[in-house]
Amino acid sequence: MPELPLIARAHMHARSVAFRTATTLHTYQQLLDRSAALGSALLGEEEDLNEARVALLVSPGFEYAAAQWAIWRAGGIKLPICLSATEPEWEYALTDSGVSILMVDAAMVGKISPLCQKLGVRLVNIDSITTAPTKLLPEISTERRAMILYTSGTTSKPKGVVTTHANIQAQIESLVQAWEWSAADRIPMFLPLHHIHGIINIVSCALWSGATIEPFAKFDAATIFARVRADAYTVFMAVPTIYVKLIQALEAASPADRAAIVTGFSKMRLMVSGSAALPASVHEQWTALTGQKLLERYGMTEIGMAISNPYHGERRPGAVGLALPGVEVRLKSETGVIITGEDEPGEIQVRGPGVFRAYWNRPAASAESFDDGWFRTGDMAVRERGYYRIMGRLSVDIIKSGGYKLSALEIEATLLEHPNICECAVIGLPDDTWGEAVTAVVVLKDNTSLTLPALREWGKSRLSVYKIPQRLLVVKELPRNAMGKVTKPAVRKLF
Ligand code: MCA
Ligand code: AMP
Repeated sequence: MPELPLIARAHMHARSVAFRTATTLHTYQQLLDRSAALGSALLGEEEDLNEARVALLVSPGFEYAAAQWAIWRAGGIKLPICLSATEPEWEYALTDSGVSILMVDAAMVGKISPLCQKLGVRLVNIDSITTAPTKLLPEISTERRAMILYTSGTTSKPKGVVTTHANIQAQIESLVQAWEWSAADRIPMFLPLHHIHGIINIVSCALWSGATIEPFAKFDAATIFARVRADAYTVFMAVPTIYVKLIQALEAASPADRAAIVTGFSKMRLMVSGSAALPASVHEQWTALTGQKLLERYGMTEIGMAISNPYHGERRPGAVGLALPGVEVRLKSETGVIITGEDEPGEIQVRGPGVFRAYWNRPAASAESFDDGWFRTGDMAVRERGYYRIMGRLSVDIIKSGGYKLSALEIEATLLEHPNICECAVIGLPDDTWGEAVTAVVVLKDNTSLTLPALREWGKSRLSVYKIPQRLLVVKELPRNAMGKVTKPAVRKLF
């Protein structure tokens, strides 16, 4: 029976190591077997999950990948959710997408089971499944929907980006070709697995190629350094904040340690940065320290990766390069003209087989986000000496912090639930480590007060850590325009 190409290719690498940790090795054959067993368990009495939404709350590693493949092989749509999100955030994603099953590991089961009970979601604890496959898995067309990823934008609540197996395959094939992935590659995985940087660029490209992934629960410079100096990796992918943290940690290391670590970095065949702007200064510092020229690329949840500096050729600090294979990119000016020349800024629009289908259950938002078949990214760029350079975003309400895309409106809506806050405006202010720091400007109710530590403590149960304001300014009134609307450029000027 034909299998999805990503799964079918694993047979070619059956004996190779797919995942390794300090204490375990798992081969591609084990990934095939385990995902078949978990897929069988998911199916139960059914023959096919028929695009039922299955949420995934599993720590990064072999079991995560097996559970992901199980959902796909059983015909479900995978909804990965953030391990460190708060209960209101989980509830929103589960209800908005209409999840009927949630796959969880023993570590997370206690945290999520009350919510599953409340919502009537079937809980599948993968650690309790030890049986072999009992069922024939259905045939899955690549045109079926495969994944929903929640992404923040210019609405107060995140929207679910729906991609098909064909979209995902196109995103993978483009990167495998451009960055010359091979079965000899070894890559660390410390990014969260509810976003495409981790899911597609790292895990799926590696598994497509027969490469080896070393998963970590989270990024930790000392742990990574120990493996880098042991020449554990050929490829490395991270967000700019991580490169800033690596530079700080390298500079703090003893000269002997630094020399050994730098040797490990310098031997890698490829180091990539993306998810947010990589300051040219960080790019240059990294080259000065390690001799490696980082490859910066540009992408988005809705489209996968679109633009990349070349694997062979000039990797220009501050620029993101050229359209990737299979991806069409154009710039459209504010006045609606397609820009053909250089040095003229316009909105990046993208077309191609990797571009998503639609936002889950949001036909109006889906229609608005396309312009004659081209996806409107909301990012501005300019072409200079052949390469695209990202200039910023059209909307001030989108913040990128630590590589996470955040909606100022979503954070504002939550802050307005605070008993002392009467009005607020959230903006992202430039920050050397995080790219942008979430900053709240608030007007308080009469006779109340608020400090940043108190606001952060209050925010902990409502917002993921990276959404909680890092800075707070209390003002008497927010700047408004003649129509009475809060003006964010004027809010910025308060700093
Ligand atoms: C955490 N902290 C922050 C932030 N996040 N402070 C300011 N801004 C933030 N954004 C604080 C915490 O409150 C905590 O403070 C301290 O930093 C350590 O928190 P922790 O979570 O442990 O931080 P970390 O482990 O050092 O995390 C940094 C990180 C992580 C590794 C950069 O944020 C991360 O993995 N980011 C990657 C996200 C990602 O994969 N994005 C890709 C999206 P205290 O010590 O006071 O408690 S996909 C995408 O963008 C597109 C498609 C693309 O192009 O790739
Ligand atoms: P996400 O919705 O999490 O997929 O984030 C996508 C957004 O990240 C894009 O719309 C850009 O604003 C930003 N982004 C990704 N890569 C880069 C980059 N190399 N430079 C600047 N911004 C980037």
